[in-house]
Amino acid sequence: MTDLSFYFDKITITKPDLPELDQFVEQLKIIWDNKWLTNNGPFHDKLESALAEYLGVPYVSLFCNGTIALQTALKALKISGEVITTPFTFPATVHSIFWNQCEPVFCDISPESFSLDPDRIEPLITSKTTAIIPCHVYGKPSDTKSIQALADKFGLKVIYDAAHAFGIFPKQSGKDVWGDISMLSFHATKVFNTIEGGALIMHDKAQKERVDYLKNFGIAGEELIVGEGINGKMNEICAAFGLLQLLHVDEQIQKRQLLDARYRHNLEGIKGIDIPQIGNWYKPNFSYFPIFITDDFPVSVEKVQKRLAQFNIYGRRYFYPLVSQAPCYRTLPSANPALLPVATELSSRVFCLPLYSGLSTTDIDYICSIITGCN
Ligand code: T4K
Repeated sequence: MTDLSFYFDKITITKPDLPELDQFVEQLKIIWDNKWLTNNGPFHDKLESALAEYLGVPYVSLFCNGTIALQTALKALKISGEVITTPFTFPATVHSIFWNQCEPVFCDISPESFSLDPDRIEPLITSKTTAIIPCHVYGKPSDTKSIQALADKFGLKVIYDAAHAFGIFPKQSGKDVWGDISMLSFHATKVFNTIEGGALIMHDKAQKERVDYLKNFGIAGEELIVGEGINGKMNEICAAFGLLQLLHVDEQIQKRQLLDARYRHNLEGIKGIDIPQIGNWYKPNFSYFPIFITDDFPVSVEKVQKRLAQFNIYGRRYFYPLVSQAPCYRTLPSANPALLPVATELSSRVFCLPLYSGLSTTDIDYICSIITGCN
């Protein structure tokens, strides 16, 4: 067998939670017996309902991944022209805008939310602007109320990249929290994963129907095509996996909470290490543990990363460099770093430490001792 020790001997930024193998095999047997593998099968439909219930939202549409889901959201809302978005995100957010033939317009972020700074959005709105796409980075919510107020004032759509934000919002929240549509990612690296997967959250039945057609090639019947759709469907194996994950997700989040608290206990008060505070209007999901290394710390973020790697510990600089600095976007006028001072500064200092339910508090103590030993 291939030697996979390279992957397993390391503490990485994350490791996926998995369902019980026996239970998954039972689900697989059902799939084998039914021979129904994809295209809105029973596990798919059951997971859609179970997630709508768990999240307390009216409509969920499952996808093969979060990126295709986001692209479909833009299509469903007929977004065109310019879209105001964040540079402090995973490339998928901005690529989705670009793949819908729209122009991303980068807006600076707030040092509190790490998402779009509402005060900086308005000056960027032009006659071509049709939408705002913020991102709830690390599961910390954007200032959704202010963003919605701006969108209402200027007649814009809001689509949230909520890839990191599984389960953070109170049940029965409305548009002022979810925007017109929100996208969740269920990638293996996320708090709730279906191996690959994602979903859109919507408020009305007509929107859900439109999204469901679009993710199935725009097909509304054997001889009826209602739109220029794509193949964004989640298959039955991922859906069955997701249903089992849902049974344990609260427990996994609780384990992460303990580890988060241990990091805070060990690192809070250390000069040169800034730790974002947790707000009180949302339910944190402890998806990431970002720290910001300032000039008061004896060494740079690069050195902290290298030092940990010497001990086989691999954090990640999510999100450095800014996506606005990618060659495909950096010539856009809004990508000028001078116009994005907060994002540029935070991106140069951020370092996400390993956080997943399989870690122990002893692991966290070990990681922290290496960091505090840097000089
Ligand atoms: N918007 C935002 C804000 C996002 O963060 C993402 C995805 C998206 C949109 C798009 O959603 P999806 O289309 O992916 O559903 C990873 C993920 O691939 C990506 O999904 C995620 N964001 C991003 C933040 O992280 P990489 O390039 O850092 O992945 P990778 O392969 O380096 O994995 C990170 C670590 O995770 C590895 O060092 C080890 C561990 N790992 C990974 C996988 C895949 C495992 O232990 N097992 C695994 O199966 O992007």
